[in-house]
Amino acid sequence: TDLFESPDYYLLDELLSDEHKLIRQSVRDWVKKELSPIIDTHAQNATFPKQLLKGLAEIGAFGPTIPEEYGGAGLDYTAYGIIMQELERGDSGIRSTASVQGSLVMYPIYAYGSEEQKHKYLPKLASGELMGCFGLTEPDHGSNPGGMVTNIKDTGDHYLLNGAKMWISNAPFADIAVVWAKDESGKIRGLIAERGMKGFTTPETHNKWSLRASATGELVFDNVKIPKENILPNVAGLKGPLGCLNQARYGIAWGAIGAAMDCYDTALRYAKERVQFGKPIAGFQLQQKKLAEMITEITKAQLLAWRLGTLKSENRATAAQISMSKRNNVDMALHIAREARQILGGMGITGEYSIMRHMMNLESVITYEGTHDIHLLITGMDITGLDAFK
Ligand code: TGC
Ligand code: FAD
Repeated sequence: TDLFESPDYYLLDELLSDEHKLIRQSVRDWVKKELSPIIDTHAQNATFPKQLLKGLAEIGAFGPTIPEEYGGAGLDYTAYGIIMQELERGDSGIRSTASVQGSLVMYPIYAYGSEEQKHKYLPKLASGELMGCFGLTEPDHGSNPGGMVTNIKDTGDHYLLNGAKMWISNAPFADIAVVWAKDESGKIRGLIAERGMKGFTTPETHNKWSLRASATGELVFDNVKIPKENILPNVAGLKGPLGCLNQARYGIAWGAIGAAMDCYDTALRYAKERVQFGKPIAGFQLQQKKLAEMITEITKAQLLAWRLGTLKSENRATAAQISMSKRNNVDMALHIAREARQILGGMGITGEYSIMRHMMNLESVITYEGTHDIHLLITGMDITGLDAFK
């Protein structure tokens, strides 16, 4: 059997264009050839596979929806989602690298940057010549980013940046960081910090049991001089970073399906081959319940993601709709990973199979980009009109 057979129980392929299917095939082929053979070793050793960056750029994983004049591919959001799904079928950490680069670094420069900033950074970010990271979370401000204390002070010819960001994907190797900081009036502004600026360091975060093949770090700013032309001119307030999160959360809603599909495929294949008590374990009702529920949940998640993609491409997807899909689909994937792990028995805990790695990765995915709880409260606020955060 093809290890990358994609479940399509409701014939959803009929809702995709030929271009979507072509993109999916090319990313799937790349994942199978370049990522899958090496990912377990990198996860076991907690090393980031830097050698994949060039290939990720070549398959168009960095900023696929950014217009061609800035080095992107000008694709629709369904195509973007499909790319994230196929990458996360391989590993959530590699999908993270692409999410951050495209949705959290290229998108803010594209949406809030000056023409000069767009021309200076976007083509190089699309080609992977420059890698970026996104600094919003702080040690004392995770779910509540509006409380951030990182700040900039206007000194006349530049800004002085002070503060620290924590849990930043790609930080240890990023060339640039899109950073959110408060100005003297308390307004949140976005800026571009560059590696090499005096006072800017990126210590790596070690000992993670999750996203082990993704590099995570801090961003520490000690009186860093930020030239005025590095401020993103066209946004102020929390809606700046939250607007970027809409992009990344959307991609994660698709990405999680990829991880779930890989767990389901693996468990189904294993259950059909593994014989206990004289018959394949797939023949026992308890295992069929698990597998049947998995494909049901994957199919529901696919429908959510597909419809959300269509709305997003039409610029009609609301932030609350994106929260619902991110929350549902990541939770779905984590449940499937846990069930699939059990179907494999003892083998499920080894690196021979991808399931345990997906399961551990998804513990980060259900926490970052807004926790499971936060997304529920966003839905709660949307349907009741009452804000549980205040
Ligand atoms: P609140 O008062 O509700 O809103 C402040 C302003 O922001 C606007 N807004 C949004 N704008 C765009 N998109 C959204 N999704 C928005 N949500 C709110 C809002 O309209 C308002 O605008 P204005 O003009 O009136 O000022 O804000 P709040 O302080 O009550 O917080 C709301 C809350 C809790 C929902 C929000 O802060 C939140 O989403 N918290 C979760 C934080 C989070 O998701 N952090 C993610 C960090 S990045 C990351 O994890 C990357 S992992 C990447 C990887 O490796 O893949
Ligand atoms: P807290 O906000 O302290 O939450 C702790 C618990 O309290 C959670 O269960 C939460 O749901 C709950 N809680 C909080 N507020 C409420 C409430 N109002 N009501 C009910 N329950 C509540 N951030 C970036 O900026 N850039 C990145 O690239 C990035 N990458 C990451 C990579 C990894 C591997 C991880 C783990 C995190 C990353 N993050 C990044 C940070 C991530 O976004 C935060 O971890 C997340 O937003 C949660 O913040 P916190 O960890 O401070 O948890």
